[in-house]
Amino acid sequence: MAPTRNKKLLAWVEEIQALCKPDEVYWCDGSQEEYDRIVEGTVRSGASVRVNPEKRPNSVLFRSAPSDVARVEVRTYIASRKEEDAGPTNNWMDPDELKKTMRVLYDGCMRGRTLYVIPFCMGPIDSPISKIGIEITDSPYVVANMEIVTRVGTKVLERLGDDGDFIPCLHSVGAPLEPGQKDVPWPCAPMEQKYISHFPEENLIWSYGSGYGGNALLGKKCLALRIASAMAHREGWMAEHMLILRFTSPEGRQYHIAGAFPSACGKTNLAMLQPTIPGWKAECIGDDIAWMKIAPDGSLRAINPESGFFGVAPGTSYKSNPMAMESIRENAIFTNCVLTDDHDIWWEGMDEPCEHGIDWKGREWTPASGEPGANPNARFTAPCRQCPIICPDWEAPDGVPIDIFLFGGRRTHVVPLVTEAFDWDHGVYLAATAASEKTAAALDVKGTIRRDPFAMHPFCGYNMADYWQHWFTMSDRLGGKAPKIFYVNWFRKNPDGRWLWPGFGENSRVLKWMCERVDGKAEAVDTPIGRLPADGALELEGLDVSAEDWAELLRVDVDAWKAEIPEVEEFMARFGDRVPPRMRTQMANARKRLGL
Ligand code: O2Y
Ligand code: MN
Repeated sequence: MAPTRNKKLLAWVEEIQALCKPDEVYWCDGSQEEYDRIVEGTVRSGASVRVNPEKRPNSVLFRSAPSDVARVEVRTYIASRKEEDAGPTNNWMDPDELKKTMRVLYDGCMRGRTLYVIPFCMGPIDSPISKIGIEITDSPYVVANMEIVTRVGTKVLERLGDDGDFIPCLHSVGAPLEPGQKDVPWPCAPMEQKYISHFPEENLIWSYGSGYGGNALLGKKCLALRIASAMAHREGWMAEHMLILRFTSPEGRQYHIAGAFPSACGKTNLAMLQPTIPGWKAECIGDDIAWMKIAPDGSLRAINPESGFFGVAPGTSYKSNPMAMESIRENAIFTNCVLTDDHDIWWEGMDEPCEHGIDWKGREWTPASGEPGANPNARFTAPCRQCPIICPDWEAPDGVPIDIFLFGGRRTHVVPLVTEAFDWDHGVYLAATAASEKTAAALDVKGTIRRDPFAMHPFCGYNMADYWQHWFTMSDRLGGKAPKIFYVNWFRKNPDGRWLWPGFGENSRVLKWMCERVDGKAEAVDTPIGRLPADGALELEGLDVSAEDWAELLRVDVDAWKAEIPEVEEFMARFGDRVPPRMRTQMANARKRLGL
C-alpha cells in the first residue's frame, strides 16, 4: 500500500504505472536497511561489484555501458512554450511535441522491471528554502545514489503531507525486458533515444534512456539547477552551480564564499580546501549547488540542497584532496573506476600506482594497456556527513550568509590569478563572460575554450540573458548587503607550459586577500579588467613562487584582452535584444577601459 494520502502524488504514480507498465511498484522509505537491500540486489544481479569490505566497508563499484558515461548536452532539452524563453544556450523543443515523442518511448518501458518511487528533499527537511521532488525510476543504481545525494523517504512524505506540492521527475533507463530475457549490468537506450527533458513552466522533468549521473539522478542538475533556476527567476531567489565554504580567520571572523566553476575545474577540491596560511580554517558546506534567498535581515543566505558528493574520481588523491579521500573510506558508490586485484578501487592520479586490475570496461588492465583504467568521468558518491571538514552548520535550515561570490575557469593564458570586480554590475559581466578549457564531464562539447557564463551554460533552465537580468535585479534588492564579486584562475601557465600557481591549499592565500578586501583591510590596484592585489597585499611568505612568476600570474596582457572582445561580443550577440541594458553598459565600459 502507498505510504501517502497525497492525492497529486497518488494520481501521478498511478498514471506513470499505467504508462510504463512495470512488473511491480516499490515506495522508498530511505532507511539504511532499504539502502543495503537495494545495493545487495545490484551485487547479486551482477550490476555492481562489492569493494573489499576490509578496505572500504559497505561500498560498491558499478561499470556503466561504454556509451553512457556522462551528461549528454545534445540530448538535453528545455521545453518552454516559446523557443526564445529557452534561449540560444539550450536545446529547445515544443513541450507538446516532446511529450508526444517521449510518451511513445515510455509506453511499456518498465516491463520486467520495478518502478521505484523516490520521495526526496533538496535541502534540509526543516529548511524553508528546501523543495520536494518525487523521482520515479526503474534503476536501482539511481535509487542508491539518490539515497546518498538527497534526503529520501518517509520524512519527506511527512513534510509533503496530504496536500503539499512536489516536482515530478520521471526517469527510465529505457530498456524493457521481455519475459525470461536476461538483464545486462547497465541497461540504457541508444543515443538517439535518450532525452533529458525539462518543462520549466510546469516544474516537470522527464528523462529517458540514460542511467548516468546528471541524466538520471534527477534531483541534482535537472531539478536543483535547471528547474530551480527557472523557479528562482520567477520567485526572486537564486539557484546556482556553486560550492559553498566557510572560511574563518585566526580571530574567529567567519566569511562564507559561494563559488561557480565549470564542470571538472576543481570545485570539489576548493570546497574541501585545507588552508596553508596559519590560523585560517576552511569548512565545506557544499561542492556543487547553492540555493540562496534574501533573509528578513537583507542578507543573502545559502543552503546546499544536496546531502552527498558525486565527485569526479580521476585526479582525486590524498595530495589533491585528502578530505574527499577521507569522505570515500566507506558507504560509497563508485562508477567506472578500476577494480584492483585486492578488490579495492583505483583511478588515474590516485596516490599509489596500480600495476594490475580490471578496467572500467571490465577488461584486464595494466598501465601498459594504452588506455586509462578509469573512465575520465568516473565518479564517487559519498555522504557529505563523511567529510571530516563538513561545516557544523551545513544543514542549518536558514543557511549561511554569503559574503563573497567567486567565479573562475580553467585558462592557461590571459586571465590573472585573481581579479576583484569594480562593482556588482562589473562582476556580472565578468561572470557572464567566464570561459574555460574543455572537460570530460560532458560528452559532446567541441572546441578547446567554451564560454560558460556563471558556469551555468549547461544548467540554466531559461534564457541566459534573462538570467543576467535576474542577477542585476537581485543586486538592487540586496543593496549594501550584496556580496563582493571576484574572478580567479588557478591554471595560468608560463610560455613554456609550466603551471605558475601551486593551487590546492595555497589557494587559501587568495581567499584571505578577498576576505580582507571585504573588510577594507587589503590594498588593490585598478587595471583595465578589474582590481588586482597591490604589491605585497597578497600573502606569499613561505611560498616557492619566484618574483617573475608572480608578475606573470598578475600580468594584464591588454592586447590579449582586446583580442577576446570581438568573440565576447559575438557571444553576446547570440542573445539579441534580450541582452540587458546594464550588460550593454558593461560591454561598452570593458571596451573603453581597454582603449578600444
Ligand atoms: O557526468 C555526470 O553526469 C555528472 S556531471 C556533474 C556531477 C557532479 C557535479 N557536477 C557535475 C557537472 O557536470 O557540473
Ligand atoms: Mn557541477
